[in-house]
Amino acid sequence: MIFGRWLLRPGSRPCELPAHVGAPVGSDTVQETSDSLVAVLAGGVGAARMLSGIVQVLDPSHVTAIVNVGDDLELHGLRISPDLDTITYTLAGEINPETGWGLKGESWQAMDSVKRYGGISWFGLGDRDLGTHLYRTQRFAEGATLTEITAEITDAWGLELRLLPVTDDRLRTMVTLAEDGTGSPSTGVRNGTGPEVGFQEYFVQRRHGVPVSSVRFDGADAAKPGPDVLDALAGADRVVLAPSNPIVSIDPVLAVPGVREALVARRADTVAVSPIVAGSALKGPADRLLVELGHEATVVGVARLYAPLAEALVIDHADADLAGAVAAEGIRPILAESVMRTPDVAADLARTVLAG
Ligand code: FO1
Repeated sequence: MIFGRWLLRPGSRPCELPAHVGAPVGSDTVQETSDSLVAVLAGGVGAARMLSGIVQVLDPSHVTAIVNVGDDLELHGLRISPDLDTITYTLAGEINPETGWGLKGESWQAMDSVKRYGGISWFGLGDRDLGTHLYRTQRFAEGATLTEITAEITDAWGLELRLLPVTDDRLRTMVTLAEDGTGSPSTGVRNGTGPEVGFQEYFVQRRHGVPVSSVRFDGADAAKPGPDVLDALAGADRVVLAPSNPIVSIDPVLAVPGVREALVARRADTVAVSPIVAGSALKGPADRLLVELGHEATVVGVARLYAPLAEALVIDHADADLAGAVAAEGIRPILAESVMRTPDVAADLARTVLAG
């Protein structure tokens, strides 16, 4: 429906940008002149890079990211929203380039004090980053919603795109381990497997190094889509599934009642980007999780998951030999360079995704 409507100017090169992965918002490198709207289902690092490419080639005010909150946690009495913050910091050009999360130029004095007292220190909160969690927690205490707080935080960082938490209700990704990871008999055993832990206890505390037997999204059944989430999906000219982990980043977004249905209704205008390249995840445990939960850790496995939701799947040139098998799953393969090593590559990938 939209293909002729994007007015991307391929001549203007994003290499004018600074070396961080995000484009400076309001930069004169914005190249899109149509009124087309895009909605992006987003997790953390891969989505942040995809969005940094999109805002190089489209007016950021035309971009809405619908963001996973299943990774959120409460620690030290603070409300922490890692995926929202990773996207915010990336697009502000302030992300820590070594980790892909947190702020650059961090110091760790608060965590050093926590360690001194024997407090919880497995989840690293830098001194600069802590300010975000202090602010969010205070605003929650005042009765603000996550959607409202997120808008305040993104405004303060000068972002022009819209970040929408998929829900303002409590939704937590819970991971049942296949074993307890200590080598000793597991405690809190569920269904003959290991304990169920919160997502960050799996991802950070256990360094996603233990096998998983199942994943569920606590609170999803009762959660309502955040204000504007369904409207953003219905009103977008292009819907994008970012190259995020299908199991623990995209699935929690889809688990909010109404979101999957809204996406299915937009299938003809939806393009997904595979987070799996040549059988491996670019970052994190997506490849292992797919296998552990009975899927194939290839672009074909991703195609099988996304065929009901997206008309096309961007796969890397490294997977060109699997394009036929992807098509056989009922989703059109688009070959592109999909590993966003530089802002140029992210912008090129964005053009591919928007052109469809
Ligand atoms: N990831 C880690 O591997 N170790 C950490 O200590 C850590 C702290 C952290 C603090 C704030 C934040 O926004 C993200 C943080 N992350 C950390 C990343 C985060 O756990 C994951 O990248 C996402 O939840 C997965 O998308």
